[in-house]
Amino acid sequence: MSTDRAPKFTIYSSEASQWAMVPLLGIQEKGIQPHEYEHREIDLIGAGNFDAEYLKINHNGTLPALTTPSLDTPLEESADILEFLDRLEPSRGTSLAPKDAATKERAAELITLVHSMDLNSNLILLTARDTEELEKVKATFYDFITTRQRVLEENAARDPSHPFYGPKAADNNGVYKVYTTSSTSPEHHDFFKSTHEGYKAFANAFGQLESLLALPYAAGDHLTYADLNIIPWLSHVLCFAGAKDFNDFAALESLVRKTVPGFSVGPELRQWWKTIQERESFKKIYPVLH
Ligand SMILES: N[C@@H](CCC(=O)N[C@@H](CS)C(=O)NCC(=O)O)C(=O)O
Repeated sequence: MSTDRAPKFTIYSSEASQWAMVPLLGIQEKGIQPHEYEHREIDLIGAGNFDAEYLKINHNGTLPALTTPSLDTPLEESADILEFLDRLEPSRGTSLAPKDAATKERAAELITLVHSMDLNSNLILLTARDTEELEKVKATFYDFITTRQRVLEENAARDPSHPFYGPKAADNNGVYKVYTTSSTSPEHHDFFKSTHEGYKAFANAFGQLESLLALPYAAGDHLTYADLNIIPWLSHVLCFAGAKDFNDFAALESLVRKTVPGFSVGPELRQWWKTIQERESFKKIYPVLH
């Protein structure tokens, strides 16, 4: 194979990963073709992201990651991978870099906000405020949480000095215990209480997002990195809140209103989301919400 036919980079992703969709949207916007890169699917649901080999690529054990001969170390953050793809092919497809200082500043703020703990979609996927909600999230994620714990503990036992496994097993153990023990324990009480606090912070950050959005695109008049970071987050949140179609915000609103009665999804976000649904990249990566 001649050098110009060699794959330009390898992207590690998972169908189940929200953040892996950031670079996958970027690949579509840039018009990068499948033969130009290698795509490796990691089994996030089966804890494949905790394989020792994958941890050598992404030390956080998260998806996505990108490797390429031109970089000494892999890229471990979705936002960095997206910028790398844009710089790799600056004049091809959509130019995603903000074109002026104000757009750049707004894009950076939006990206920080949507990646913040306050908007972490795991609040909706994995946590609960009462036993009824706990049964609901367990119905979908029990296997995910218990498989992670088993794999982390097995790996920690096999390799006790590994810097990742012990702390990660301890970290996952909190939610693991709540999923696997009777729901009358003090741990459950604390979990339900902190989930309530999480929803308050989520509603507040959602309001910040609404006021930061510029239209028609997130940071201004053209598509930027910001849009492609917000899309996967919103899709994941809507999907796991139980939305019946792309523009169904009612399920999310009713979930958040249980803690914050006045919560509603504002007009800016709704309008932005409509604009985004017209893009070919979106249609390709999101035939359905996920
Ligand atoms: N800040 C990271 C977050 C990546 C992340 O948390 N990815 C999730 C999937 S969407 C993951 O791999 N989680 C596995 C874990 O935390 O064990 C990024 O934007 O790339």
